[in-house]
Amino acid sequence: MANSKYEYVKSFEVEDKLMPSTWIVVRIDGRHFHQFSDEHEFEKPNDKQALELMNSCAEALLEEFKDVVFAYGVSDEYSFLFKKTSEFYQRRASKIVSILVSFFSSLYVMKWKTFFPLKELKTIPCFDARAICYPSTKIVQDYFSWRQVDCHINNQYNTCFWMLIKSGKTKREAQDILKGTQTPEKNEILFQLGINYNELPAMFRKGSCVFRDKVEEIVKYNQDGDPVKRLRTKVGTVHRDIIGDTFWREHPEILSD
Ligand code: DGT
Ligand code: MG
Ligand code: MG
Ligand code: MG
Ligand code: MG
Repeated sequence: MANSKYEYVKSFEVEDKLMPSTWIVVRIDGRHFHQFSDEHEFEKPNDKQALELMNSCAEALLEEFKDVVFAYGVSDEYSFLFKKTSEFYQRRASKIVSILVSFFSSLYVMKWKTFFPLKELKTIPCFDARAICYPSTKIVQDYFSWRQVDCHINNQYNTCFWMLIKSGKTKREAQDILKGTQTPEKNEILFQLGINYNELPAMFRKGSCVFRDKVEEIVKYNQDGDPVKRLRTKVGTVHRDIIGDTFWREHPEILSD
């Protein structure tokens, strides 16, 4: 393109490259989802369909962007991990953040009907996003532990809260009962209300992990009718503990350089 006298405006653009050789996490979070979940009558405290819609969007995102090696989601948020060596958009923060969040938002709208065939999408789902660089795998693991601990604390509180409401307490009474309680007391409250916390769906208690894994797939059947299997890499979702080392040791490819 020919230079014009207006070219100089380009010099106002600031460089926003993320630090090289660091893990990049992009966390997106639903804007005003307190309101959004009320407007769409999400089940409280956890709406299975709403969470599965988020997971499906995250899976599609990993299918599209090969540099994203892992994702963790809970409530209205998802964190996406880029490998250390990624040169995605030359590591330009604004490009990476805006592409991921707009891709995710569009998916959320496109997939809505699949997960809520009987519910109209009434308002515009919108997500904020940020990128953070982490210099070591230890800190990356701590980052995901932080999100999963948050998931646990919020879910335990919210489950107690909504069970107390369902048992006839007012919001105020439920808040007062839960004030200052620790995990054992909350478990006791749930037990009194007939709920074993550990038997709640793992997706609610642990959140969702999305990553590529080797799975055996039947590709065809031979003449004798026996299945012919092959190992394929597929994006999938599991609900596992990621605070301990076990998960990461079982999937060393995620945090390898
Ligand atoms: P923000 O992020 O500052 O724009 O504000 P919010 O309202 O999105 O707040 P945030 O992100 O701290 O909390 C997530 C909200 O979304 C929280 O009020 C509960 C709601 N939410 C998320 N997942 C579910 C669900 O499965 N069921 C229901 N009923 N609500 C949910
Ligand atoms: Mg927020
Ligand atoms: Mg939010
Ligand atoms: Mg949130
Ligand atoms: Mg363009």
